[in-house]
Amino acid sequence: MMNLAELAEYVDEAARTATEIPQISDKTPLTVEDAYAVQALSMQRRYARGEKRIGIKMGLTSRAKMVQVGVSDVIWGRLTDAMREDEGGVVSMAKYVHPRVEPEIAFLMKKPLSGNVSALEAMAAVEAVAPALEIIDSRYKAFKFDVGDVIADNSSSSGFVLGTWHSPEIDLSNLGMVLSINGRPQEIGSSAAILGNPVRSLVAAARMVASAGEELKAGDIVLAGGATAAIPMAAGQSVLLEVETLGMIGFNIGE
Ligand code: OOG
Ligand code: MG
Repeated sequence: MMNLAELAEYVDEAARTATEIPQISDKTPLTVEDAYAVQALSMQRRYARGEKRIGIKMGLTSRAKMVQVGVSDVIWGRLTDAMREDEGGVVSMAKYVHPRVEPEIAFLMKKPLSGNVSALEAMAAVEAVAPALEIIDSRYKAFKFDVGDVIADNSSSSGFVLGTWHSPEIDLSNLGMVLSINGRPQEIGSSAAILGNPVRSLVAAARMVASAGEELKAGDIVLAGGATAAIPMAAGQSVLLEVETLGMIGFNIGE
């Protein structure tokens, strides 16, 4: 059996080389605690290669997402500068194993936040909000995993695109979200699908980072979680997300 450091190397190498791997749970399922330890150790390896932590992503904050992957715990992962893709740019499939794209809302922090906070306190720490697309890419075969697998694999974090920042005074509780591929709407939802209001995802983020002895820092980005199921990506597609009030963002997919 691999120890936690070996498991961190296992998932990190899979991510670094965009290679799919058998599930850890095939042999021994990880506890949630050990899975977060593996994630933290795998991130140390990325930071050692020069990647910078720039925020976090929340996952499985909507019913649609929980149902799609068959895991019903809210989870989180770390984002680095290397994961950011250009809005309006070309995203290369070669960097990924079997990527999917999902519609999200992003927060930009202006003050540190951690621990048990109210929605009001959370919003007081926000500088701006933006539409976002997350590219998730589980490194596991067939995009299948249990809760320990996915947490160890940095909650499938892989890429993300951010739109224009807007005032945090905009009411995020029920914004229409339409995700289109090649001009055809594929997923239609609302920001309300994200824990009833994406702000609750930020509240959960503050609590979850604190339990890892970390905090959200000024300048950090927080992705609130997919509002709808994710769509498999393929070369040649153009992806567009329109979020009511927050505007449109997109990218094209290359080989
Ligand atoms: C796990 C990551 C979930 C979200 O927004 O719910 C996630 C996965 O679906 O691979 O990013
Ligand atoms: Mg996501």
